[in-house]
Amino acid sequence: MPRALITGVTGQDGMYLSRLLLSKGYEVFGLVRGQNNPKLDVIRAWAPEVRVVTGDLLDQSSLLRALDVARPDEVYNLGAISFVAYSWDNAQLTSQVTGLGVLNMLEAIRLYAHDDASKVRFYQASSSEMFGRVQEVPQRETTLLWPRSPYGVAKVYGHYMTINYRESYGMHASSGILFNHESPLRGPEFVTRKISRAVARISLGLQDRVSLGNLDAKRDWGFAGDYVDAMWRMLQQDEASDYVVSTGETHPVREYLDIAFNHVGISDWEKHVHQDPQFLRPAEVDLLIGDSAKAREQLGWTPSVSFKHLVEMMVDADLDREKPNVK
Ligand code: GDR
Repeated sequence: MPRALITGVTGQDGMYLSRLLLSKGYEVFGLVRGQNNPKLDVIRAWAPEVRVVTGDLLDQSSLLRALDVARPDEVYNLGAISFVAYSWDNAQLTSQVTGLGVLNMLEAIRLYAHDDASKVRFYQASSSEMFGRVQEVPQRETTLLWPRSPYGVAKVYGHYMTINYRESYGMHASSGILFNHESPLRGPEFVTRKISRAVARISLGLQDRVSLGNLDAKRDWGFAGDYVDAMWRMLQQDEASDYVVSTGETHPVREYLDIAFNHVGISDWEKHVHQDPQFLRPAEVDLLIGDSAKAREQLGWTPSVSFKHLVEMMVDADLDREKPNVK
């Protein structure tokens, strides 16, 4: 039975990945931070077979202990401070967790494996935020990185550290440059879920409007359930490498709003949307669109959920969640 350790197991991707690996017969261990993490109950309800190990990406000795307990064949490093807007106000913490945390885990694996490069395969959750200021359209593995947020800078550090451990120690360390990926499990601070939840509540009469920032930013949005499959495929390759994972389509926030509101029968949605400068970012990433040809060719990966279906899936899930709140 293969064994996997997932950091960030209580997040959206950790949850989808844990179910995918369990369905493939893996024994799955999830690293969970803190003494009484409220998300523990969520992962226990979602996938009771996941074995929880306590540890923190900032505490390397806890990572070594987690590796000793899990004895993993594969480590998926999904743990991070992942909200870009938050990273300006918490730049050092973001750099430590999202950046240095990667080094802590890579080094823990190297020590645990006693330099046996074949012992543990490693996946690093890199991000399209690393592309930042537009250098090339669409963005691919070789596109110049120009991050535009402390979060993006920290991800660049983790990305290059992963490559460095591969090149220095021959580790099977792969980096997935994932473009935005969403689902009903997405946290409500991210724009897609913020909108799907608001649209559901507005259509049920529970609120009247939603405050948003830049509606013109364009993102390449896919379905998280598809994207975790790409992570697993990367670790099944003979050689480790870096892969862009994306749909190859880009849409402005405005279009997400349009589809979401139309799905509940509201076409004049502008009156429900308030643009609030507090949600604008000090530096914006204007346009992301990924070229995932390498992942499609080498991994045989392909996304299965269209943009429209994704939006509607998220609105429907929030309608189900919010209906009990209607008096
Ligand atoms: P992003 O996701 O920063 O791309 O990073 P997010 O959903 O937060 O923002 C997407 C775009 O929407 C614009 N926007 C708003 N965003 C938020 N959160 N709230 C608003 O009210 C709002 N109004 C407009 C943003 O300015 C931005 O342009 C996500 C995260 O999951 C990262 O961890 C991951 O690495 C990347 O995707 C790939």
